[in-house]
Amino acid sequence: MMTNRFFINSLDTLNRIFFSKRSHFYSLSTGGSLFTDRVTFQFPATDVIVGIIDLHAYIMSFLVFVFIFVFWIFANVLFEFFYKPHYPTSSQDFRYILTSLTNSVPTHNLFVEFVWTIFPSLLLVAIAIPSFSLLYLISDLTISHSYVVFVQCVGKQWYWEYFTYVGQICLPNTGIPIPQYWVPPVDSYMVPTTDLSSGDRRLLTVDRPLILPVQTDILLGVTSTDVIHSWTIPSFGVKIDAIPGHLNRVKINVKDVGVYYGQCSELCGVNHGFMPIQVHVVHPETFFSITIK
Ligand SMILES: [Cu+2]
Repeated sequence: MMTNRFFINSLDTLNRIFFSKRSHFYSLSTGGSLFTDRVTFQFPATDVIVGIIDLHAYIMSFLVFVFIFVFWIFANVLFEFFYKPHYPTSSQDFRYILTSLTNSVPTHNLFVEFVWTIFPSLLLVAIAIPSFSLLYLISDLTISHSYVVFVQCVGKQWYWEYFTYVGQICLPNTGIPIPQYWVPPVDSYMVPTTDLSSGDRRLLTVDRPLILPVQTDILLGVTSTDVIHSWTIPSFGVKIDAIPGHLNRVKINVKDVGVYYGQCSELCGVNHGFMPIQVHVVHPETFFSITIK
């Protein structure tokens, strides 16, 4: 856990050094809709997806630099060694200067070889550090409060079934004790286009959405009863395979109340495109009052 914290802190430090726009992602999440006014990612609703977006921006900054540098070198080589020999203009050319210095076209240069070995490996280390810290953050399943909300998402051809369990962890509870109960299982089917009402989203709205409490650590167990599906919500940074006979687990903690959408992300059959995921994130009091009945 110490190492885990160290990596997470190093990620935060790197983010602070490299990105001044971290708050920008948060400010976008406070208003507007999930899809409008955006050209890249849907708005981030968990720390994990904020980390993923930051890592994406971080790695892309290296890619832009590498692309421009390599392209510049390549263009120079073409120009100096292919264009100029055919169309010589001056004896002061790069190629003639090199030739006069070494008495031949150079084939070895210890300093250059040292630089182009060490520098890319340093780049890889700089990319690996925040990348590993994010992996540790994603794989963390610890619950930071005294009760647990566990949701088992079962992929079926072609809908989702949700079993929600609310219970106490064996730690002293500081607030009002929360009873232990199973919420009746919910079958979540897509609403067909012909049955949509105003405000519904075509191919995304379901008849019975999953309801989750906001700012709560929620454990998701994802599995399947037939073929491989994938439970995906872009705004949560969750894409987790539903595999028959196997329980994949992930923890989510949604920062904002709202309605979130996703789609099955594993080709699973003819109706693969028609088993969307809709999650309503509500205040914990609302969640308990809805689910305890
Ligand atoms: Cu599926």
